[in-house]
Amino acid sequence: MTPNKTVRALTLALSGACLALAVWAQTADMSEGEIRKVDQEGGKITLAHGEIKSLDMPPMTMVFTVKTPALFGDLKKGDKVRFAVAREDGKFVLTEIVPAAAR
Ligand SMILES: [Cu+2]
Repeated sequence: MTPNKTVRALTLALSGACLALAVWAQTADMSEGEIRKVDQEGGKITLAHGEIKSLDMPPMTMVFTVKTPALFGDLKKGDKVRFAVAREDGKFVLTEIVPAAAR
């Protein structure tokens, strides 16, 4: 291999690893739940959720504020979802929520 080719191969391998890491990081913090209520006007979704490790929260049903209206998508009551939540100004905010089957 010429030095040039070695550099190219290394760069390719590195960017592949970065991509894999980014995908992993994105899904690692996702929790699972089922939608109990969608309140688009109020910007809220009620979820029966499983354990949320990032918040050290046990399974329960609770209301979440939805970060941006775009997140509502076609979500409806009864949908199984995967979601990410952050604590902002004392509220629990959904920063990501997608159908459970989606990757
Ligand atoms: Cu909860």
